Amino acid sequence: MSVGMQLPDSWQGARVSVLGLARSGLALARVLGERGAQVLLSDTRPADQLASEIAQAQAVGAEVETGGHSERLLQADVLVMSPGVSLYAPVVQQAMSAGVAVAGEVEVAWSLCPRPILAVTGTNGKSTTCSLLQAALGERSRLAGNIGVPLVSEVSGDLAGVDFVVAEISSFQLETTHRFAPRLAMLTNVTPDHLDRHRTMQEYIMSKARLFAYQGLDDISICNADDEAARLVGAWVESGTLPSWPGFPPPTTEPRPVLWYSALGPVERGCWFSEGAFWLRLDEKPAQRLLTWNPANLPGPHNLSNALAACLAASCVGCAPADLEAALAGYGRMHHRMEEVGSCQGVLFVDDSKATNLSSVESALQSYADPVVLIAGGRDKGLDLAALGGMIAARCHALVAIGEAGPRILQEARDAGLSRAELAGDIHDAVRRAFALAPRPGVVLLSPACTSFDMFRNAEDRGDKFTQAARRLIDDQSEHVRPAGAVTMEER
Ligand code: UMA
Ligand code: ADP
Repeated sequence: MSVGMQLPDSWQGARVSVLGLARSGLALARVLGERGAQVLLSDTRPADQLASEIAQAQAVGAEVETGGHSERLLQADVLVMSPGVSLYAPVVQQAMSAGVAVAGEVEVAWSLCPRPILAVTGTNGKSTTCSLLQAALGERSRLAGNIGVPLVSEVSGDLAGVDFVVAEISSFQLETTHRFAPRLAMLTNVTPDHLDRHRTMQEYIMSKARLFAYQGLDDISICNADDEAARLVGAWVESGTLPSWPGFPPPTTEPRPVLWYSALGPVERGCWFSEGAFWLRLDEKPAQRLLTWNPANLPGPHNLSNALAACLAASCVGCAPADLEAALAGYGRMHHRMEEVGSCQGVLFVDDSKATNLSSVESALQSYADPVVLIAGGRDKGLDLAALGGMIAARCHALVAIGEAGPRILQEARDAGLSRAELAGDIHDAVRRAFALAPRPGVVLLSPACTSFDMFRNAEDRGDKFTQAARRLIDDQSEHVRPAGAVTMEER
């Protein structure tokens, strides 16, 4: 069985089935509709949950089916998938068997993109690294992809004055690429995540490796020398032994040079941290001192790594050291990534809702000197909860567990020797319990290691609700200790 390899040269009159009626599906319907395609959008959710999306789809001339994927979808020239749809979905497997060309949103975006793409993948650090890279390149670049804006929207917009498109790319998106060959491809790290979708670590690493699969000899490949899986993928690129993906075109087999970055010391070619500074060597010449590292805006060892990655990528496309320094100095911490919400009686509240795997939780726990009360839990995605329990017991003062996986995480942490561990009913309850358990000074950290979909719309919603609960508690506490006679602004 082999996937149809070729997207149409022209979309005019092409029959296109699109799976998933959310951001990517709607963007595909609009962009391909504008190019003359007849688009049928399909979603497994019922129509009553998709009223706004259906209206938007119809407004761009697409037809819609809801409540499941019918066989009608197979009567198409191309089946295009949103990232949230798995390659193992029955309709996709049927399409592949029937010889219908199957592609993902990123492959379509790539075929339409008139500018070089600078792509970043990895389990953690993608958004931070992409944002830093985009900040360094400034007006000359645009940022899109898994960060929340479908790549296909951005590449089909007005790119006058833009030299590069910075693309955050997920393993889901890489499952369905045929030719996608970014001018620059970078892998930050691969640690266990999304194993409910990718089934094994080997398969997950292979998905990430596909970012490099179709690059040419002149393209740039960058890997993190400090991460075991990224070292493995980099070695595949250097030796021309990237693995094949069943049903997709084989990867290029010419050995290609890889640039590396490391927070631990010098690399032969690439960027590294040493003696408080970033160093760069891209050729035979001696290393150049790029900048002095000031971690004020980017705390924790993981952000040092992200900053090195962004500086190396930006340097490869001609960014000057002064622009790198300005980008790092002006960087505002991203929402829901170790975002400080406020403090009360010496307890700092931190929203790290985007930490949805063990290594991102670990990186947050390494970043605080004061004792941490961790709020963790949500929907499990096949991660090693025993390892999570062990890490919590070793590093946290206390645990407040939430959501579907809460009882198991609580048990694992208790089994690993943590006595201060409680279960909370909702996020307000969790914040109150965590505050009561926190030493002064201390940190209440929401870093859940799970997805949010059991209790919230998404990770952003979870972070927002935590922030509201923390702010309410901070306000209530300051009311509580208000000196007699003092008045609030509202009372004046
Ligand atoms: N659906 C089907 N059939 C299926 C599966 C899903 O019809 O078999 C439907 C769902 O009912 C839903 C729609 O597909 O209506 C959702 O599609 P989607 O999940 O692809 O949603 P989009 O809004 O298009 O968001 C996608 C990315 N989502 C995922 O990868 C799950 C967004 O990444 C991305 O920002 C957006 O495209 C723009 O590129 C989110 C994400 O969670 C943030 N990514 C994962 C992560 O970062 O860990 C990889
Ligand atoms: P991604 O886009 O890959 O999900 P983000 O930059 O949005 O990455 O960060 C998501 C979570 O991972 C946050 O909790 C953040 O603190 C943590 N994180 C960021 N960079 C790294 C890294 N290099 N290693 C481990 N954890 C990281």
